[in-house]
Amino acid sequence: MSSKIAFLSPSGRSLSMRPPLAYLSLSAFLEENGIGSDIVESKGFSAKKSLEKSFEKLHRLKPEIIGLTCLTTEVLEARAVAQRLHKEFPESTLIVGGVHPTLRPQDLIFENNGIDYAVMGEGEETSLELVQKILANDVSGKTMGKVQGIAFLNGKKLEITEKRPLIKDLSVLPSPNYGKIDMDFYTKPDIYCIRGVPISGFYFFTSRGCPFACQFCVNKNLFGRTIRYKDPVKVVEDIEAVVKKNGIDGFYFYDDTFTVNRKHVEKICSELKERKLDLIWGCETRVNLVYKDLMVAMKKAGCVQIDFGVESGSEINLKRLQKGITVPEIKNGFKICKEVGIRTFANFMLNTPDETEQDVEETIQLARELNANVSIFNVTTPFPGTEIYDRLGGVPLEDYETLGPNPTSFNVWLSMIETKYKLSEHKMPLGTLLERLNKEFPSIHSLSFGNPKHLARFLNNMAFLFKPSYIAKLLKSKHRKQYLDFLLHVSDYLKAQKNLEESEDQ
Ligand code: B12
Ligand code: SF4
Repeated sequence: MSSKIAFLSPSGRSLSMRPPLAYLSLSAFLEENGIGSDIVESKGFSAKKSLEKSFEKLHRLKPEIIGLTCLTTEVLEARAVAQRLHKEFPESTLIVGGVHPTLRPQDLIFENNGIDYAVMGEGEETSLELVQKILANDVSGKTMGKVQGIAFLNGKKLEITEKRPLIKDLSVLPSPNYGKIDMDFYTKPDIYCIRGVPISGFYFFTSRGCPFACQFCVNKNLFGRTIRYKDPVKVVEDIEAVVKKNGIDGFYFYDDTFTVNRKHVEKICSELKERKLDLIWGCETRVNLVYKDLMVAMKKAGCVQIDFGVESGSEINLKRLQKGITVPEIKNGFKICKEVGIRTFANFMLNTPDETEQDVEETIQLARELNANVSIFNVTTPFPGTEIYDRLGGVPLEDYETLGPNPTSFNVWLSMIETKYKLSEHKMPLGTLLERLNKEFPSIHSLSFGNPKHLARFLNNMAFLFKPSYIAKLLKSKHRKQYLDFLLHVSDYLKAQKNLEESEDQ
């Protein structure tokens, strides 16, 4: 099939082991409907080099349409790339989509920016209709005004069309188009798929949307609060296809709240067991959606780790965040996981709106008590699409890039938050607080083996690696040489990945 559209990955993700799931889905959907597509990315290079290589590929492909995805932190890069694309590919139509264009299309669609259309929200059906119209050269303002879910300049005015209804049953979507990316790169063993567990893995979605409305979270404004599912059989078929082709030993379910529908999860678990795929996996969910029988079923089906947004140890703070969970629920969720033998990854938040010193101390106290396998403290940042952003009355464009902590600009980021986006009531300097927490809850990069507490924490975490079942899995894996290499060069690997990890923390 000749290619009509090329999806260009942001060059800032050139080292990321996280696959472009949006593009995999869009590409599959378009191809199923007869429109050839490519995903253009150049993995393993620095951002600058990767961009050059991707432009070379684009020049070879000469696509009629170029698609760009973009998070808020990537808006400035997308704008610069769009300008360059416009110059080097004056004949091509440029479309953007993803989180930021969905929330604030006006930051990307304006005169002389070179971007023709923004796809807002779920992209498959919208991009199909849009691409069909572009290819047929049926692009009058009147025609485009009828395409649901887009933004474009109609004359000089930004026009945002009617919202497109969400796809009700995700099973109508074809399997992701894995053949379009370098799967060998993405399935190399790392510790980010199931965070902290070295594994060759990949990522899958079984649902879209989250019914909750936490104050700091963008998700309600992306895929909405109605949760939609993919048939468990199709989900596991997709997983099995990647196992057969790429020999993965594990995976991660990226669903926002994996256990919201028990029946759906039970079916996935029984399907995984029936097919005897013998994989380990992780997922994320809420502490109030942890049920012992379900956790047992998940464990039997290979689940080894669950990531939780614990956020705070203070009841008042949890209420302020509209998190909809209580401290006893948090403790109960963790207790069940411990009883069942599923590792826990706890995410906490600092700098939450009106947070007091006491709230912080209660959070730290809870972190100690939960003693999760991994505890991470994130600094609340005002992303568009959240109440926190609205409360501040927005964030200037020049701050977008710095909103995501970046290793090369960690101090810049910290001082920006400290001076402009300090949401807490207390005045404790965030740098000092993070340093203190890093000593008590060290990341793998800041472990000090002379410290008995660090050593105990490390051994507690690493116990998993000495499980006979896990070792057996690595020994018979298609990736066993890569695992060996990984173990032999683990310190180099960690050094190289430190920067990446900081730039990707969520
Ligand atoms: C995976 C992920 C990442 C990956 C992204 C790379 C990747 N390969 O996808 C990594 C780990 C790198 C990442 C990093 C960050 N992330 Co993130 N991430 C996610 C997560 C969990 C899933 C995204 C995903 O794959 N969705 C599935 C696909 C199918 O959906 P989608 O991407 O929205 O795409 C659909 C449509 O948007 C549209 N579409 C998307 N792109 C395009 C392009 C075109 C041309 C078209 C036509 C359509 C289109 O079509 C797709 C199919 O329907 C989301 C949570 C979520 N539920 O979305 C957070 C999320 C996107 N991340 C978020 C944040 C805050 C971050 C960080 C800033 C965290 C931090 N503080 O460091 C960093 C930024 C890093 C950076 N350097 O810029 C926020 C978004 C904030 C914002 N306003 O941009 C989210 C929503 C989490 C949240 N709830 O707050 N993230
Ligand atoms: S933080 Fe989690 S539970 Fe809350 S709205 Fe976002 S995805 Fe849903």
